[in-house]
Amino acid sequence: MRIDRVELRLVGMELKQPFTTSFGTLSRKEFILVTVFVDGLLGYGEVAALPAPLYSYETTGTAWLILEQFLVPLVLGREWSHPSELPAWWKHLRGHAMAKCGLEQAAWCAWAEAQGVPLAAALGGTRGRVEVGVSIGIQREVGDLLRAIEGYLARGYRRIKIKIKPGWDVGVVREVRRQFGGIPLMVDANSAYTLADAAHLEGLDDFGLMMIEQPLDEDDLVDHAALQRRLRTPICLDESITGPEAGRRALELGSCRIINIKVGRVGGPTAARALHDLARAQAVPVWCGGMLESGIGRAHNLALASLPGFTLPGDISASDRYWHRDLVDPPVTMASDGTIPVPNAPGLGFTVDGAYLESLTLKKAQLP
Ligand code: OSB
Ligand code: MG
Repeated sequence: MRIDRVELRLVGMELKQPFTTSFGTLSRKEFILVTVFVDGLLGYGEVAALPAPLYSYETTGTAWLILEQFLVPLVLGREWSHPSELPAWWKHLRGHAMAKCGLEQAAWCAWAEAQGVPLAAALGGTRGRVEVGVSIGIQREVGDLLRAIEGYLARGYRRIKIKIKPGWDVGVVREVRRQFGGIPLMVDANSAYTLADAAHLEGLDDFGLMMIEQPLDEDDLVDHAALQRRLRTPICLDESITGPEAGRRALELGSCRIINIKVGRVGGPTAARALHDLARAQAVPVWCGGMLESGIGRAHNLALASLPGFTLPGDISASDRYWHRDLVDPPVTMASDGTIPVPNAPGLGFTVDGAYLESLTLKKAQLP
C-alpha cells in the first residue's frame, strides 16, 4: 500500500457545555483531522492535541507543524503492507505522540477498509460492545455536579468520573456518595497535587473509589509510587504513561494499579495495543481514555476498547454528551445499558458527513 496524498484540516467544534479540569476550561474543541489517500481509498485519523499545552506539551499548532514538516514527508509514496510498520519510520523523531498517532490512525483506517475488515478486528478486538462511562468537569457548585450525575446515571452510563482539584475534592466526593450511594465512581486530578498533599488525599480512601487518576506530575513515577504505598484507592495513571515503556516502568515501580490508555498520548494504535498487551500479561486492568474527540477519534477509541484487556468502562461517551451535531452521521449512540456497539462494517465503521466537515474546517493543507 502507498499513501499518495495527505490532507490536513484544522476543525473547530463547539462543545455543548464548557469542560473544566484542574488545568483549565475548554468550551470549544479545535483539532487536526488527518486524511490519507491510499490506493484509491480514504483513511481518517484525529489528532488529540488541544489548542494550548495544558494537558500535555503538544498543541494543534505543534502537531500541524510536525505533521507537515516531518511526518507526512516520511510517508508519502513509500510502500507498506501493514500500518504497524509506520511507527518505525518516525521512531527517531522525539516526542509528538499525538501528531504521530493522527497519521498512523489514518493508515489503519484505510488498511482496514482495503482488507474489508472493521477497524476493531484489524486491531485484534474481541468485544461486540464496550461499556462506557462519563467524565464530568469541575462545576460552579456541588448542586450542579449532583444534577449532572443524576442525568448521566439516568441515561445509563456505567461509571461516573469527576474532575478534582484542591478545594474541589474530598468534600465533593462525600456529597456525591451521600446522594448516590455506591455508584461506580472515580476521580481525575490531572496532576493538581504534590506528595505534600498525601495526608489530604488519604481522605479519599473512605469513599471506595474505583481509582484516583493522575494525582501528581506527569514526569513523576517515583512520587506516584510513594503515594500508592499510602493509599488503598488504586492510582490510575494517564498523563504519565507516554508509551509502553513508561507503562512497564510504572508497573515495575508500583506507581499505579490501573492504566488509562489514550491512543494519542502513547503515540498511536500500535503502541496502544502493545501497552494493552503488556498490562494484560500482568493482569493490570486498562481502560480507554478520551480527549473530547469527534466521532472520528471516537470510532478509533471504540475499536481500541474492544481489545480483551479493556475491562473497565472507558471515557467514550456518546456523541450527544459533547456535541449538538457530530461529524459522523449517524452519530455514536449509547444503549440504555451503558454500552456502545463496536461497528462491524469495514474500516472506520462510521460515515463522515463531508459537507458538515467542510463547514467546520478552519484551515486545510494538501500534501504534496
Ligand atoms: O484527563 O482524561 C483526561 C479531556 C481532555 C483532556 C484530558 C482528559 C479529558 C477527559 C474527558 O477526562 C474524557 C472524554 O470524555 O473524552
Ligand atoms: Mg485523565
